[in-house]
Amino acid sequence: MFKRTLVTTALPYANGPVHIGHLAGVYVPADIYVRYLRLKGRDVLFVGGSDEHGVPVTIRARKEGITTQEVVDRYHELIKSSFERFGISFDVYSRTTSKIHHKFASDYFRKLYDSGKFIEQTTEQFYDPETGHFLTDRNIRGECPHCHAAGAYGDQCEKCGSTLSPEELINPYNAETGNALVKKPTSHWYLPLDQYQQWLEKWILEDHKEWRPNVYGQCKSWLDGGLRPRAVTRDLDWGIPVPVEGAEGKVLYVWFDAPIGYISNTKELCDAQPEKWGKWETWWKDQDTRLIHFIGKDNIVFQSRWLIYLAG
Ligand code: B3M
Ligand code: ZN
Repeated sequence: MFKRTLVTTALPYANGPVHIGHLAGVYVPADIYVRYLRLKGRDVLFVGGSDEHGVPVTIRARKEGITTQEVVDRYHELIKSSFERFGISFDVYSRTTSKIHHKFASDYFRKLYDSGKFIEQTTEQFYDPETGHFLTDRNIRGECPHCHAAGAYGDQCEKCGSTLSPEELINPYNAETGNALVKKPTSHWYLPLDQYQQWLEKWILEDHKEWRPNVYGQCKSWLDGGLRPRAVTRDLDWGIPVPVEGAEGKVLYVWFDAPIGYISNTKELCDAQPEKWGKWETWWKDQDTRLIHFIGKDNIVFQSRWLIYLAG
């Protein structure tokens, strides 16, 4: 039997309030489970926090005409107090803009970088010459190459349902400004997941048959399809700067840094009350700790990829 249980809940984006679907799907079930373990006298730590990086918060800032910092300050407070008023009994609820998290996530990247775990690749990406920004797939729109509907997204046409890549759109433009886009080369760091294919097949498909059937099934289908390198950095002016010389204007991909928030928030709690909680390493590295993640189903792909970085 495990000696202790670490329970994490998905870190909500600080770009809007939590709604009842989040509570019902993730936070209330996690809270019930944690309260049950506590009543049984088990050693348990319950971690939450706000996810304050990534494109979603920057979009909200432009929509509301305020700074990104103001957006995350506003929604972090709102979300945190909603959880409190709802009786979700987190042991720690912090945020990914905290100093501890910035340093922790930055060091985490640097450690992988220094040990040669990343590959650097240059690709051509869509760029808005007027705003000086590279765009994410969802922020690019244009004519659908299949049904010719106007305003299809860079990842999907909502009219005919086809999955798209931005390259396929006819006359792509910036969804927010309407500006026409050009292609420009940019370099990023990738984790070559293909190099770990064999090891992952064993680690997931053989050693983790206890994962939920839908999670296991999704992982199996990616493994069966063959893994590919994944970029862990982005061109964005909001986030944790890539700690490498010459990487100005680049930040860690939000799905690289946010799950590290589970660890840095644990560290924040343990550093503040070591006599009560002990060392963060015990919660994250000891074989006798059971780790349970409560997440929404849309998060499975990202969360699983991150577990791979962690296990690797
Ligand atoms: N913020 C996605 C979401 O809210 C994301 C979860 C992060 S968990 C590390 O759907
Ligand atoms: Zn279409």
